[in-house]
Amino acid sequence: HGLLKQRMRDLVPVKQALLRDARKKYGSKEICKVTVDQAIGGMRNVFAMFYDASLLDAKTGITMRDYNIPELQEYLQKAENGHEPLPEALFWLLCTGDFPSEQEFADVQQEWKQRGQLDSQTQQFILNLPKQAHPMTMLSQTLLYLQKDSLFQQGYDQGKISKPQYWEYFYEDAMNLLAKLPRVAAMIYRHKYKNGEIISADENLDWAGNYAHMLGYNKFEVRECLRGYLSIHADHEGGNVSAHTTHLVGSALADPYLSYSAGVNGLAGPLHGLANQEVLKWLLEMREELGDNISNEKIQDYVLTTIREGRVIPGYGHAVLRYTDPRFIHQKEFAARHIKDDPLVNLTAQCYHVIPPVLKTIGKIQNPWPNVDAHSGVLLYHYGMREFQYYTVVFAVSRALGCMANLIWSRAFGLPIERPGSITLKWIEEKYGDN
Ligand code: CMX
Repeated sequence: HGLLKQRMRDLVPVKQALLRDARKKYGSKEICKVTVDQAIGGMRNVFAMFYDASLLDAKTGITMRDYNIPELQEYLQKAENGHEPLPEALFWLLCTGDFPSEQEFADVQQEWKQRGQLDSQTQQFILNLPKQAHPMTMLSQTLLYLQKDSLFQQGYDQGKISKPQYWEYFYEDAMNLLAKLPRVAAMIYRHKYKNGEIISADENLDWAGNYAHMLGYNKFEVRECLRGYLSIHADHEGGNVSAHTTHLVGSALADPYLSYSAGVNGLAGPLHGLANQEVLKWLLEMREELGDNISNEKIQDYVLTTIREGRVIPGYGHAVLRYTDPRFIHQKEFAARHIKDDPLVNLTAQCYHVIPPVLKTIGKIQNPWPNVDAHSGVLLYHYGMREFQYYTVVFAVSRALGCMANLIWSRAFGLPIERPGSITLKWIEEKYGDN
């Protein structure tokens, strides 16, 4: 067994006891009230999920195991001469709450290398997927294909595993899924966009660096870009569509492949992860219509026209955040360090100044500030990845880290099947009609 599993074995009973204790002491405390408005309005500010690895603050943004994005960047392991955090280290942190030692970090890296091979049937499956399918659909389909390898599902089917062992089987599946994911995702890219010319893994590279390599982007800067990208998108507490879906489906004891395939389907929605693809489309359309060197006034008009047409400004707004997303800032700073005078990067910076004041004039928009998707695609575009339909797949490779860490803990905590109540219009009228 790897060091991470050993550490989890030590931690699981300790944290189980802490949760039992918290439940005994605080189980009857009220977290919040739920209004009819909230039930109809997408459950905003209804705190009804237990999701331990990360927490989102409306003002200051995400913390993963209590560390914000700049702290993660500072404390997590980096590549040689690199500045960006490495996802292997982040996964250790998400699972254990501690920063890994060099040895622990190297052990996760090694395990993912060992578990990451794709057999020839899997490769063939990907190369046979219809090219006109969206790459997110291809990713979800490949996860479902791999589901036959689920050790949890096999063990459960044979009646071999009891409840206290669930998490260990989820752990094995999660580690295999994460190890394979960059290879699957890169192969989808090469199949759809590069005539199926597959690039083999470079075993000397880290998880994210290798992903860049297999995609066909070999500059150190691109590897750095992906290291940061895959770290900052990993977790965004439990209520967002991809994390919540994975958690919900997993609560029915659907194995990690089934659960994450479902999460990926949610991430593929334009109001969620697909927004990074939409941002690029929107920026390019604006440049096509208005040319280079667009004035602030022209951008303002373009924003208002987009909204008048009943469309949203992709990359702006958020269901929880009320200020600029720190992940956006992280990417903006990355661009400032590495990229000089790229027209789209400059346009993104200009939009950051121009768009929020315009959105503020539209009363109903709760958050006029940019989210992570306003910047991420622009970086990939700069480095030559022009196929913006693919961008959400990169997001999905990252989000798997958070979803898998939480899924393992959900089983370790023995959380039950999720089953909130729902109400009907008649129910509302009957209950409150006379008041
Ligand atoms: N452009 C135009 N209108 C917007 C808007 C935007 N960027 N953000 C919010 N609004 C509108 C909403 O569509 C809603 O309009 P209606 O009442 O007519 O339906 C109104 O303002 C109120 O919405 P809200 O309470 O501010 O925001 P929600 O919590 O309902 O939605 C989000 C949040 C992210 C879906 C929304 O801001 C949006 O559509 N943004 C653009 C898409 C995007 O960037 N998504 C990525 C989010 C991050 C991620 O998950 O990856």
